[in-house]
Amino acid sequence: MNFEFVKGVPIGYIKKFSCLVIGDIHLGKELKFENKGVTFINVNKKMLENLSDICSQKKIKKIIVLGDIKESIMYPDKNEYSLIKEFFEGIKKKGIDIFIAKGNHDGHLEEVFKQIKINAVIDKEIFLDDFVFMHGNALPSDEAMMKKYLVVAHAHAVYNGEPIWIKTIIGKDVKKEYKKFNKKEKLILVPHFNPLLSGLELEKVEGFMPIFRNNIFSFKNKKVFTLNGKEIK
Ligand SMILES: [Mn+2]
Repeated sequence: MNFEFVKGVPIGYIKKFSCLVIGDIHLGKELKFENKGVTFINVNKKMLENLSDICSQKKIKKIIVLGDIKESIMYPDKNEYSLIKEFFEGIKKKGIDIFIAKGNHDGHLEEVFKQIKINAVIDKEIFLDDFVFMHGNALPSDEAMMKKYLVVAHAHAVYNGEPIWIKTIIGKDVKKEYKKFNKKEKLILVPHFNPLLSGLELEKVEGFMPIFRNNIFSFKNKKVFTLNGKEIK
């Protein structure tokens, strides 16, 4: 496949586009804990550093974020604004183009990016050659169902508490929803990037994701991998 899992981290890599793919960064999550008296030191900086290191190693030109950029669903507060600014300025500084498929936490995201003066392509679905990227809280568009690969996040899927990748093929009810589709389309579900997020155990992912719930993509035929690339049977 053209989509590789970077070993040990929740980051996807598409060599032919010099591109990294991450999901569910929920910037500002640590602020919620701070309100409860628990402080995490530099979560934001560490996430950025981990990402930056891989960008340098692989000479990355594009980053695609699969939504849930921020923790706030509507407007971020001042502290969250700073975290968003810090994170994306760090990426921009490396000369990397930013593409964002909007998630359910990304209300007013275009305004936020204007405010922090960061250029990014922000859309419901991001199309790149034979790939389409979306958050995964809604069903794909007709156009998205014609591509070779659909890449989503949203689930925060875990197995025994560990973040996981899921790959699968088209499901048997796809015909009920779409007149035309690519019957060879593959789905890739990307794990959450922010380590502070609580996960959703694998058996609950089917009910949570509309593409699985409606059997557009097959949950039954899935393959599941740990961050180290080990397949879970
Ligand atoms: Mn999320």
